[in-house]
Amino acid sequence: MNKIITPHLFRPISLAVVRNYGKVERFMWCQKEIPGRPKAVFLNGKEIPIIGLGTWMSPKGQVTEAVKIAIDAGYRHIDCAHVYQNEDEVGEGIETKIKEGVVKREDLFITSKLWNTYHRPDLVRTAVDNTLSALKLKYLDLYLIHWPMAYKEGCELFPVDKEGKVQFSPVDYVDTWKAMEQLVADGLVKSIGVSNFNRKQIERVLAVAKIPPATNQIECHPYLTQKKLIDFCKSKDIAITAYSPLGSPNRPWAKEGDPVILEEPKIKELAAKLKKTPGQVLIRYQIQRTNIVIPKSVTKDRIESNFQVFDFVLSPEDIEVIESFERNGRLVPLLNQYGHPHHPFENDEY
Ligand code: NAP
Ligand code: SBI
Repeated sequence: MNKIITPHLFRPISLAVVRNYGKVERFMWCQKEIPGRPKAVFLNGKEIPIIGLGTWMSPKGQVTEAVKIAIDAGYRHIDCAHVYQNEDEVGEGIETKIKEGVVKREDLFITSKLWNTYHRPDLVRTAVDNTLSALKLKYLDLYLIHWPMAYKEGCELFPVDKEGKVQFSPVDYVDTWKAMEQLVADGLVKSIGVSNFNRKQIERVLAVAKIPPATNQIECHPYLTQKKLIDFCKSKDIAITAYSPLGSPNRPWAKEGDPVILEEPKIKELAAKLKKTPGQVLIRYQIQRTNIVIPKSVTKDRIESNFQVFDFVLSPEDIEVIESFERNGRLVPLLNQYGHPHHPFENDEY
């Protein structure tokens, strides 16, 4: 059997073939100047730190401090979005750390996402300008189409009709993609990608793209390992960014009795055996799959410990335990938007 080559053992490489789980992958890892802070490399050559700080539901009053703690702890990648309504406060944290001289702008990797009410091509520039101004930045490292579904344009993030149903817009994400490409040409974003796109939707984008998506940001954790979609994306040199890697225990629609991956006895046992926390095991699992991973926390010790995942290795047997939880268990299904012609999870297997 092929040995797992773990990121912290990789030498700096540019174009390379690496082996992972016994499979040859044309996905590149770099360990650059700082040990324990590896980066992945997109097809366009741009580097992305493989762990980023998630910021969905990070309260305005806590997220500035969370970003500052994260940067002090070694994070260089922050995952943001207009719809999180906290980009101003995230930007304050970034600005402070740059002003303090802890980091330079070019050391950081900042992602944001185009919200569904801005898919119409003529609105894309306004959307990125708003995000850049909130984050107090001149450019983004990565801008994603947040979802393939367009919503009715206007000031409401979730426009609803009298019955409370989300109102859709007919804009096709393929046309949105062309406007995203223009942002690269205009120097406002370094890389572009998609989020929550299924296989067919990616194929439609690739069919028109001058710039292929650098990444597909998708839900991924042991209840939903996404093997087919990940294999497909990687076959097209599209990197995977794993969201909700800890099972999003704080998602607003979580119900009592829902399974909690961080609390699964077998995950806790594995963590105890490895002298790590369940969170570290789940993050490490994504890294060994060569996924980029964006755990969210506003708690100092969790922000710090979630980054301490480069000093241990999960064995094939450990991975087997983790993957025994697969149950097609989607935690972010957007059920209330079924019926949208571009809903990614309604009609296609993956
Ligand atoms: P997650 O990262 O899986 O879980 C975050 C939750 O886990 C928070 O409640 C956090 O609490 C807690 N937590 C963090 N570290 C922990 C640890 N070591 N032990 C125990 N609990 C821990 O969930 P997520 O926020 O859904 O996903 C992460 C990020 O992915 C988001 O923040 C967002 O940036 C992105 N995302 C993107 C999409 C998309 O559509 N593209 C969808 C969902 C998420 P505290 O904060 O209180 O510490
Ligand atoms: C929001 F700001 C509001 C709702 C919501 O539901 C789906 C998941 C999501 C999203 O679209 N991206 C996230 O990070 N969380 C979200 C965000």
